[in-house]
Amino acid sequence: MKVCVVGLGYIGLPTALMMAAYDVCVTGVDYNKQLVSTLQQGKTTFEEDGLDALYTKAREKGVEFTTEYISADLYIIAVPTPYDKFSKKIDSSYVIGAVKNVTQVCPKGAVLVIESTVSPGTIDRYVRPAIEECGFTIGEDLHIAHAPERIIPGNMVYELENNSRVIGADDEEIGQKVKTVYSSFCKGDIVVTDIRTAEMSKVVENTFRDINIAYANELAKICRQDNMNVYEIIRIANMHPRVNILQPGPGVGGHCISVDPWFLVGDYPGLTSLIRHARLINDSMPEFVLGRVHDIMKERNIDDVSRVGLYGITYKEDVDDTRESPTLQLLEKVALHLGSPLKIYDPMVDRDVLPEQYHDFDEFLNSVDIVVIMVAHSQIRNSMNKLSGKIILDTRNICHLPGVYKL
Ligand code: SAJ
Repeated sequence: MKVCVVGLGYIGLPTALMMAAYDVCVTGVDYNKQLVSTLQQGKTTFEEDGLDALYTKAREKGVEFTTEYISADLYIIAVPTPYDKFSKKIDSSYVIGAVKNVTQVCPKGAVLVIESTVSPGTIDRYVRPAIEECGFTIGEDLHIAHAPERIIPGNMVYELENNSRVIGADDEEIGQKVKTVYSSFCKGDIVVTDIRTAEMSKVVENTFRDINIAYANELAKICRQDNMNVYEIIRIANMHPRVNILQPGPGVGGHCISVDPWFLVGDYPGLTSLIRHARLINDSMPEFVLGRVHDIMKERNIDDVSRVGLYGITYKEDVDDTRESPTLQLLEKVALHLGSPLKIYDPMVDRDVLPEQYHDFDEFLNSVDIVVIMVAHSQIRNSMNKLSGKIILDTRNICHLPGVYKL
């Protein structure tokens, strides 16, 4: 069985490496020449726990990387599905493009597995017609399946091996065939179902998490009004055997949880008031943080915004992904309200993504009076002593120095 993984980003790369490490014959394809050349030279392309070791194993087992689509028995499509911030619709053009490219090279009877997260109904509405447009009969010339990825950045390698999976397919035989391939490395349960159910279950999982975080964020706002300790209240509530509230924070970022619930809102506007409000609550958090900064500046008689520094640009701790991050969301608001960029530092982000961005922690600290902890990277958890003497707004509840402000 020859497998071709299309798209070597956050999902495709670990998937290709994992399969290869478990003796599946894998070729990874990406149209980005530089990315492929980096991988061919023996380097991984993003930071993730355990990824380098997995890469070494996969190389020993002969994984290959190329920019050319190849003939294979099974294709795994893991290309991005960007979404439009204003219309809240996903752009399936990368998926469609990849599918069309596969039809140029695949042998008759190959299986095409979409791993990219898509809004429910995308495969019927866009992928099937695209394949048919290429003159293929689905179920004869080419089979399709959907195995949405479920791994969490920060723990991807472990979750890839241990999470359960869902595989949606048009018929049981193809579902079982795909399951056999995924069973090569996946120790979790693998459920075979239809494609629409697989699409929906993925989006429902992320929506569940978004709603739970929104609840925590709403509690944080209630507790702020009457000066109650939201963290202590959640800790106690969670001691109940059937309560498991997540943690409040400066907002919800990343390309998944802050995006997927909108698919449901977009398709079922009259039926999704809970989901929509949860999204709006989470989206309101960066502005809430800004309000806290404003209040603290007033209380401390500081009126120079350039003395405020944001620690963390990524959407969460110990990853280098900045997509939809609460910090970037906050900066959009700052541009609206204050017109002056705050100072920024993130140890995980070497590249320059923002003006006023520092690359040295000490220099950053020396240039500010107020530090707003936006991301709980290990780096700051392990150097809390450096923050003494600063005014701190800790949106992640990781700093326990005296006088620290919380959400
Ligand atoms: N966050 C909070 N409070 C919490 C937990 C998270 O504010 O208690 C924030 C994070 O800081 C971050 C955002 O939510 O900004 C999302 O982070 P996350 O760690 O909850 O999730 P992701 O986006 O990294 O990964 C999610 C996962 N989905 C679920 O747990 C249901 C992962 O399994 C999916 O594979 C991934 O989305 C995806 O690609 O869909």
